[in-house]
Amino acid sequence: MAGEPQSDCLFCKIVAREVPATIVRESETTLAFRDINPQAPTHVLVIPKAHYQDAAALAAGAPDVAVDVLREAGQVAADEKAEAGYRIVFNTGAGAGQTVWHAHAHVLGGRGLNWPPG
Ligand code: DGP
Repeated sequence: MAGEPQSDCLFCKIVAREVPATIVRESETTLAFRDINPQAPTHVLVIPKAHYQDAAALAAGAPDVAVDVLREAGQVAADEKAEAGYRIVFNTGAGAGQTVWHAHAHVLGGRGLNWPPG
């Protein structure tokens, strides 16, 4: 069921502390931790604690939590002093590079970011 923890989901396991991660922020509804394969000096993933497969499903099923994810992403950027500019990315679907099917915002910063992205 949407929002319920999934036993085969890596990010649900990080929420449950069954898989370790470098956690940088936590709220009642969200968790933020460093990406295991950073693509920039700041590369943090902000996830809803509840399981939704992607950002659109999250927005449809729990819009308040989608806002929480965005607010926390901004706080991560502030904490990391990424004032020069940062990017919030939701890869959605295999064709866009989504590999973990639990909604997550990538917060990227600390270097110049080109546009358009690859
Ligand atoms: P995406 O490709 O948009 O689905 O992003 C998934 C990200 O998750 C990818 O950048 C790598 C990261 N990742 C995968 N496995 C782990 C893990 O075990 N720990 C952490 N911290 N990040 C992970």
